[in-house]
Amino acid sequence: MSLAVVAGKLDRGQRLSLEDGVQLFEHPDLLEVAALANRERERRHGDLTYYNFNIRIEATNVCVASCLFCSFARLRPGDAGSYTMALEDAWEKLRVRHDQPLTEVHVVNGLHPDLPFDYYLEMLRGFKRIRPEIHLKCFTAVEIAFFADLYGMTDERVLCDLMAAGLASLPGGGAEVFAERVRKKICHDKADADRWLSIHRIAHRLGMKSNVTMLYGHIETNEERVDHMLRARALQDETGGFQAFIPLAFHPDNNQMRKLPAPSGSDTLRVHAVSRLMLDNIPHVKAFWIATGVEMAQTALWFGVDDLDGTVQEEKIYHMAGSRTPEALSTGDIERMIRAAGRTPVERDTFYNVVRKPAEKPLEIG
Ligand code: V47
Repeated sequence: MSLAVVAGKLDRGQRLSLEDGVQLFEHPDLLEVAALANRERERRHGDLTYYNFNIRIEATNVCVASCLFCSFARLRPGDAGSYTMALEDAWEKLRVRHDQPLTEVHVVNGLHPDLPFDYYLEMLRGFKRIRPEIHLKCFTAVEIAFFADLYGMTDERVLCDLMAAGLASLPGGGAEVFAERVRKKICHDKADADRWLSIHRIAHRLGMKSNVTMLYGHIETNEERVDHMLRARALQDETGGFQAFIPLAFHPDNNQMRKLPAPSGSDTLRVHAVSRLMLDNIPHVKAFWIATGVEMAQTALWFGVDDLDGTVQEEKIYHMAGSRTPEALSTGDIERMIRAAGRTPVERDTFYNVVRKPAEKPLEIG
């Protein structure tokens, strides 16, 4: 089985098909796939590797959905291990970092059945009062759908109200695997693929950018992985609103799919590489280092990846599911990790504007 046909298509700037994608997953020589992905990565970004100075806030883990892969959620308020931050506590997370040149707050929550819509609006307004210039990348499309259903609003109204309160972009979570067969088994009671895509379509029309993730390494087939990428590619053809595709490695600890093994390192590298090759219209492929592990993220910079997310600083979803990475990396750590991989680090903002160019100001150690 040769990759000559796929390589020829890439040479001619032709799009890869479902069959091409499956072939890339099944091809025995991972390094041949990597070489193609690396060529596409370098064609777009040279050796630049992006990251940002961000913070993650997970304001509640109370969640009415029952996703089998989730180790973070607790069904009801008051259940053991459940928490919901008072707004003051969420704001304090930002306030205490007043001396950090943060550019982004990324919020992901459980689907809490009892909080009023005002909780989320006020959360955003509070962040903006504390740091008016900060970019708020908050709430997955699954949360937006949940708000619309719970508060009796349209998806568009929810997005518009959140934008008026300070929302600037949507993160890519909740996409999991779009195929109905997989969703029915692992996350049957939350927004389906069409609703997820529709919310991102609306967000893009309203002028927001967003990301798209794919949770891999559980029960999905290679065909379903490629189908997922093709659905993202099709929406991107319509709107151009996706900035990054982010494969997320399944973590099996403390959830209902714990009998499954975690994806292997070579699978992780291949998923990122195939993403780069299939998604000719999405500018960035991100390795979320908390999900891949730091060393694997570093290696992935030669397998199609040009972005590493950011400093993160606090993280529960992956650490409750078995991630053994630190919760935080400093910008110095990230720069060293990128340079050690033979790439050039660039600190970016959420829209990939350059915040700090490589040689402009060397970082202090630490
Ligand atoms: O949608 C939950 C995933 C996602 C597990 O947009 C799990 O920049 C693996 O979407 N094993 C939330 N994955 C995180 C997310 C994200 C991460 C980084 C950057 C961006 C971005 C978005 O976490 C969920 C779900 O797919 N997840 N549990 C688990 N056990």
